[in-house]
Amino acid sequence: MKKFLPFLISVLSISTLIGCSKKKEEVAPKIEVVADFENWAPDFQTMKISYGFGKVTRNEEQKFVHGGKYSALVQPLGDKTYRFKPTFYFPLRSATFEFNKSNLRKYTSLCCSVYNDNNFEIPITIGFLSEISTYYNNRRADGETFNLKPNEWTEIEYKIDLDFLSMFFNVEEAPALYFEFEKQEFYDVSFAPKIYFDDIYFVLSSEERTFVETFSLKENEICDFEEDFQKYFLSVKNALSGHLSFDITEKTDDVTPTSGNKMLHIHSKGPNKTKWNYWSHLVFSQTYMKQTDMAKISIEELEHQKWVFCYDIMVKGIDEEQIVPSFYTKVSSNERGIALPRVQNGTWQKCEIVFGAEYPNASPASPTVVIDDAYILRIGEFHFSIPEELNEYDIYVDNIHLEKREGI
Ligand SMILES: [Ca+2]
Repeated sequence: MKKFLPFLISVLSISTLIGCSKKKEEVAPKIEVVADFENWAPDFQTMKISYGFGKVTRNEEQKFVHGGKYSALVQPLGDKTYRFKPTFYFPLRSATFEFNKSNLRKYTSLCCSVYNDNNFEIPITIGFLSEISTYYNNRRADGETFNLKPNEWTEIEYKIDLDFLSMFFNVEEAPALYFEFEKQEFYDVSFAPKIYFDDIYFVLSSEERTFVETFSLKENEICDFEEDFQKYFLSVKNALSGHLSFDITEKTDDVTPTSGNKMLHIHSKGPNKTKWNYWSHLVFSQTYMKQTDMAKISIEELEHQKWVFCYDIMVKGIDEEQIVPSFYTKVSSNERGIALPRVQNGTWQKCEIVFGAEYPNASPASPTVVIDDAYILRIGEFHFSIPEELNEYDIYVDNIHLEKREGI
């Protein structure tokens, strides 16, 4: 029996809705519908797709409808020219449609029914955006991946882990729910896989849930790479040729961390076939940087204390390399990169950046650069900017921290 979920009544209790509740006879959980696709607005109208996504249409073929009369037919493509995977999302708050589903403490899980009308498995990742910045460049917390089996319905239950999600955004104000596909091997919608979505809803908790803040750093630590959660805030922003990858590693045969047991390892795969001067970036997210002690430095302290940003770095497999520490403000295009001495092969080098002091500028815009209060009080991302080379080589980083010294 199929049930129609009227979108105007967002909180329902439906005994026949199969999804998170395994047995029909049990008391059904209370739910809050995100989208059931019965109406154009708000379901299809608020659904946003990434650039080069493919196509979304309303389906009325009953075989592919889970509840009511309609579902959403989603056809992701593989856009070669764009680095993001095909993604769609639903904002969890809308003034126009007067809904607010952004307090995740009210929910235990997110459920949906998905039909994979193809002869192959399709993985899909579900999670939350930590920020809706632009249409294309969304920031996200790592989601959970589900495999959609061929030619059948998959009932998905994504459990909402508040401890984890609270590291990325305020869980009482989650901006949006996303669904992400891998890039498909199809570049024309007429060949794209067909996947049907229906009955996307939150399961309500009987009371607002509590959570534990798991994000904690040592005093003056920027990143020592010892804590598991730190990897979630690192990413690579590759130039078009995509030469960088990273992991957090324990000591290797010939490299030992300078602090604790773990360090950052960046691999530059080379060779550069393009012969263009490409720079890629290892990025520490703004969300992360705002939770370090760097974000707690006040103007008074900057005037009376010498604050130093320190880290240890090594390259292996290349004679020397220019690796540029770059500070950003909240406006991510606003960057200051410092041309520190080149990093030499095979030995740890301690790098120091004194806030407020002049350094050679890595960009030709002006000869010198200063990391001043504008960059400390309006803290944004921190990057290691790394040029693409003909060689394959490795970079190791450890013990990024602040030191407070007497005198200016
Ligand atoms: Ca370490």
